[in-house]
Amino acid sequence: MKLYGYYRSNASFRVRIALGLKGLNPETQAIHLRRNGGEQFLPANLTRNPQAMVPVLETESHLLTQSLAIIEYLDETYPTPPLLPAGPLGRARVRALAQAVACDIQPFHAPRVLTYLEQRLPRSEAEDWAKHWLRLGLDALETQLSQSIETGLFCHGDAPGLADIALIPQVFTARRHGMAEGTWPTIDRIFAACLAIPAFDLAQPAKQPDRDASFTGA
Ligand SMILES: N[C@@H](CCC(=O)N[C@@H](CS)C(=O)NCC(=O)O)C(=O)O
Repeated sequence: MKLYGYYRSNASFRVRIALGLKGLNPETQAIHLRRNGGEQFLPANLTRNPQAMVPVLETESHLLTQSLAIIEYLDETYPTPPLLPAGPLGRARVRALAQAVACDIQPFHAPRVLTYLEQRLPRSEAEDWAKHWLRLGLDALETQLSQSIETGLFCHGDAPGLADIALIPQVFTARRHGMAEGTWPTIDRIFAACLAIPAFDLAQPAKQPDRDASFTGA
């Protein structure tokens, strides 16, 4: 297996966490999204993923795209520890939490979106726009998590799973945008519980070999 990713990519971060939880350590190749006009647009990378995005997981026979699909593939292929609960209602809840991040928050902060905005708006307005959607999304997740008896030490019960894998990289993005700890107490508590697990800690941007030397952020 080989993972094509980028240290600051939220979606790649998700897959790194899942690989770590499964005890897998595949070869990796960095696709630098900001260098050379964006290496995601190089022909070899477009062949792997015509969407011009990371992550891509290369198996012996296939190229897999979309982080949540990749993570569910890993979960089905390497079932221990499970990343989804056993029952259909629990699975629906965890997938809904993960998709709230991956479908309804993270896309607003992708380089392609921010670059488009920054070409049309003053930089500070583009930044405010991105922060607005991040705040709304995390506010809603805080409400969902704090009001459900199914929330435990982690997003669903007392073991980490797909919802935590989606949430934690998004919290890193919020902190990188200067959004303060303490705004979302349940999310902060789950964040601390996750970061105590090596698979989460070692997957973070600052601990990736391809990070920019100048990168000091969360
Ligand atoms: N829904 C996709 C999102 C992938 C995505 O947005 N990847 C970003 C990095 S987190 C990317 O490669 N962006 C390239 C660009 O915006 O030009 C997934 O979950 O894999």
